[in-house]
Amino acid sequence: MAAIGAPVLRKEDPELLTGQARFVDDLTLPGMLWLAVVRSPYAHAKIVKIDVSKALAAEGVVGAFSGEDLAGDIPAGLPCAWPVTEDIHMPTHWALARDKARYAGDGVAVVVAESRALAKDAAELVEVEYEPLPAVTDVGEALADGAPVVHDEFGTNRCYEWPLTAGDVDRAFADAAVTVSERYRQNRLIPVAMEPRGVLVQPVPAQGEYTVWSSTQIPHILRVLLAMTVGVPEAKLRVITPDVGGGFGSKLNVYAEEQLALALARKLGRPIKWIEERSEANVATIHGRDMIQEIELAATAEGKITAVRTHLTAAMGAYLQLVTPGIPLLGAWLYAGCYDVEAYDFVCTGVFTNTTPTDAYRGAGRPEATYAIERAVDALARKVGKDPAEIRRLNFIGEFPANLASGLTVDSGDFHAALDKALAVAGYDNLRTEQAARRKRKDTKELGIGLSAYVEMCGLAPSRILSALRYAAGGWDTATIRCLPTGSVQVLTGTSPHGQGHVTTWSQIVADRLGVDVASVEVLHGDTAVVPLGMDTYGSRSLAVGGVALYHAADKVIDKARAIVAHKLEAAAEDLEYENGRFSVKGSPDQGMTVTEAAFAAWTAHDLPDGMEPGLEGTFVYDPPNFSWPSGAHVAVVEIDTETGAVDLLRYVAVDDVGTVINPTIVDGQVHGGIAQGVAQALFEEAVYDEDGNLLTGSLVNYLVPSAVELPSFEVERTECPSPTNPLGVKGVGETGAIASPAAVMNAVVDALSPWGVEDVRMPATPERVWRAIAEGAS
Ligand code: MCN
Repeated sequence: MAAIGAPVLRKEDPELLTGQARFVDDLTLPGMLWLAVVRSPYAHAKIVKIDVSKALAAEGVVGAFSGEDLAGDIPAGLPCAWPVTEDIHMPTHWALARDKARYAGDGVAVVVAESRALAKDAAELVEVEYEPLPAVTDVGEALADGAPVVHDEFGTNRCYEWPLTAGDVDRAFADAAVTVSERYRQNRLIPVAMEPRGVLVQPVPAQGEYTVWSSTQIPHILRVLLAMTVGVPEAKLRVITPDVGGGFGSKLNVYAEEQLALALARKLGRPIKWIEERSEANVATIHGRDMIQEIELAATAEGKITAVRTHLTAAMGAYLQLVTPGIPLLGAWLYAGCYDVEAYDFVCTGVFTNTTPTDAYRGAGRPEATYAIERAVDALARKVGKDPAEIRRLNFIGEFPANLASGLTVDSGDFHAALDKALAVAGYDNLRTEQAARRKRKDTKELGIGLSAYVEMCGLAPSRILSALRYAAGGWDTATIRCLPTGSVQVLTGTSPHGQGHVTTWSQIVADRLGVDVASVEVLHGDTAVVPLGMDTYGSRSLAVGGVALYHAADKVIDKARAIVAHKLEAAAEDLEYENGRFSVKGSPDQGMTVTEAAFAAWTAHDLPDGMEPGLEGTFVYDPPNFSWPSGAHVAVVEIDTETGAVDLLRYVAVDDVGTVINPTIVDGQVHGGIAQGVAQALFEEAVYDEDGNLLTGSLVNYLVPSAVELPSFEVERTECPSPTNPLGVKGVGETGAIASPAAVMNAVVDALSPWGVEDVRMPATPERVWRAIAEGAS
């Protein structure tokens, strides 16, 4: 049986399930010190004075420092790698705030002590004199006259304005028989990885060398940026990711604590460890979403959309983290969704607020785009009196490759097939019949059916396009395949899995290409001393970039093995056939050799072709020619108790096209996880600040992360249009569920409430919000 496409059980799981995995917090080094960060309780305050003397005098304390104290140790601020426009306002972002604290949780001082408890106790002894200032926390108020300004030097909270226009939008709106104008709010979300962040730095003072263990998604990028900002030569810096318990985008960053731990290990000459607490994570790790979306559609009387106009106001938070400004723009091309439109206008205004910085959170820009267009298409359907499925079919792009009005090219897909399948699996007609029956008998439990069709761009991406978008790094990735003498195969990958199962799927790809067992492939990742170059894991890029690099590296191994076998068999290389890891001479299949046998011959090197290097390995660095374009159609079915406002998600059907599937079990798992997070955005999760800028949802008691109990078992199906862009035919899957589902669920909620004339409920659709919407509709 071919390994690609087989539901191979994850090779990663035995150690995770038996507690043998090793996370940063499992690591202890001799002489290790602990770091604790003193954080501002104010969202906005002038730092008048910081006195660390009491903390320094406390038991077990080795050092206590303010931002000013460390000015010479950390020469540069935290990096932002995505200055999206030439005139963007980029504030300096010191690891510890020096003049002002700009959000509740902003680090202002650190304490280093012999144990975690001693460090925490001493941190409470640091005396910080603040002069509280008025704060702005609401994205909608950031640009209001008189709003407090987060960074005085800019004199405004406007960070940037980024436009994209194609076609004659004004004309399309002037000519439109029907227009729709909607305003939506993307709730602010807190990524809740099971493992909070953590970092441990071991210095070797005699060599000026440092090993950094970090719970990060980006060991390679982190190495480059720590070297640049803390001033350690890259060659003296090794970054290791041990097991990492999830990230969902939040660990795609360079954080203050990483800079601090490295600088303090250098300063104090001892290992330094910092482990984030959950309530600390809620303020000190980036947040996601938080934007206001205004979207308008121009359409014919039948509901054929001619133009889409969008304006976003997107919260950056108090500072720009690694890719903060670019996140809303990852949706910039997608606000016309799966639809064939002539004209397109998009503007995003990024604004500063006195809140935790936002950055990548699963889907990053694309759930927002899908949400806006899919909600607006439902609004259009209501206006022109068409069924939501019918209006989508009327507008779908039908031919591929398809040039989007916004300028990019979708390589493949079949939007009609996905919708048809999703409706068939859901039993759409029966659901509508049941809905009508409940309405007729005035049931207190109304049924709502919501659709969401999406196409997304992931796999980030061709380096040249990233450059055109002013992103500071490339989009390539690396893979090395090394055949060991006894039949095992070692893979070195530049990706950095933290829950996605690359060890398994990379093994499957190699097993198929080289004809070896999945079990005999060893996949090494997440250690810059083992794999020095890579671009890591985010943006559902790993398979479409790193996995394809692996495919090409296998080509190099096969080519060299072919030359060895030809030499051994005294045949011409062109006369060899290759199948399932074995070369045979055309016409005499008994005469042959396997790649494994060639690997042994390459290791002994007793009899290789003249001039050939011993050893059998191949490295490939792959820079993709296009983004990866998954698409699909999802259906959510909700039941709303109209007396309490409670929303119960009864069913969820997902039909996704992720191209060729390497491992259906892993793909299903990715889709399930993504849907759970998207449903959470729609129904449960919201980071809420009070007007002073205190985070009211600072713990998991009041920030409601759903569990399996709140969710049905999702019905996950696929259509499969292999990507013509890469030889594996694969597209990314890591974010699809989170991208499609908020719109599906909210369209279902609004659909259920349509008898009351409700056209919008703000996410998350809590019982209170739903109940109020019904009450207002009824009055
Ligand atoms: N896959 C496959 N066939 C396909 C597509 C993917 O078998 N056609 C497999 C891949 O080989 C890989 C997995 O599915 O094992 C995910 O692949 P891909 O879509 O390339 O995504 P990445 O590996 O780059 O993962 C990043 C993505 C993102 S952006 C977020 S956010 C996210 C996600 O993955 N965070 C996660 N899934 C997560 N899963 C876990 N457990 N934890 C996180 O933090």
